[in-house]
Amino acid sequence: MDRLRCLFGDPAAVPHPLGVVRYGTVATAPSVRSGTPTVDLHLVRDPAQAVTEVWTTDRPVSVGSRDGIAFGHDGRYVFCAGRVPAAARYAPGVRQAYRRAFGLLVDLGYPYVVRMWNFVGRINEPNADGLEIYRDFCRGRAEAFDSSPLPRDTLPAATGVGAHTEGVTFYLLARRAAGHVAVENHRQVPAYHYPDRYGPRPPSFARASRLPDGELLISGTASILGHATVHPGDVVAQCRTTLANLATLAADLSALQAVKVYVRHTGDLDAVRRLCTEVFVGDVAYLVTDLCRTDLLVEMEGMSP
Ligand code: 3HB
Repeated sequence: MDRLRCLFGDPAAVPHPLGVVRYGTVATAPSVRSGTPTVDLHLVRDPAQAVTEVWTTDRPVSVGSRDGIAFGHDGRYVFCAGRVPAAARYAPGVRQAYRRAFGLLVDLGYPYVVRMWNFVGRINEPNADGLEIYRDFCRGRAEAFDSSPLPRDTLPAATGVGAHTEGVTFYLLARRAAGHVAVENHRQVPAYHYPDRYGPRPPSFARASRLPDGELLISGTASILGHATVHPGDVVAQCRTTLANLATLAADLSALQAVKVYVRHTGDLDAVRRLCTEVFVGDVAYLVTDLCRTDLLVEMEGMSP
């Protein structure tokens, strides 16, 4: 089967995993392990909450690593993962690591990036110059896109959230062939047009990517209307707005797969879970972590098959 799929579970149960992401209690540099590109993200404090995400198309996969970036590719898709070590300022390291990743994609022949995930330690804290680390990260990423060898016409869908270990870890999915479409949400200003009150460079991502076979990869989505956070301090109202934002992108939220819900405060988990259980039917991973704006309490993503 050629369609891109994501499942939560045992990678050994998947004949040809493209890439494995373990959301657990440690962070490790991405590497090829047991024949599969693997990255450990520190997003979980209680080991019982750990989740393993597996990407596959069921086609045989070739793997490797270069410049600290681990990759797996199957002729249609590539998965790759990299890491930027802890730093006083992130823009230079992020720019360099993302340029290396983009150069690798071009050399492997998969230049169409459809989805990226970015996990930023101390995301809401200041860097050595007093700039919030998320904004510092956005600057480095935007500079990497400015000078990238990739086709220029679309930005990938993305997630940008906190992690419990310093540094930035990222992974991405890219295609060999053109044909995906970047999707925006009419309820929200495109993130790449956010005004500069949110930072020196706006976040480089689209709200979703529609793949040629029909899959919809939905970015991390939060309680933002226009460019403003709505319902600060009210996690229930933020959940409802987030679900409404998702519903403008995906016709049927109950069909979403590989849903991840990022929650800022452990104490909000029960309320968030209650609301999400009314809507989502498949597996949902709940991860407690900081988010890209201090007033956001919840963020959700998923994939429509
Ligand atoms: C991002 O900066 O890539 C990003 C941040 C979010 C949600 C989606 C993408 O909070």
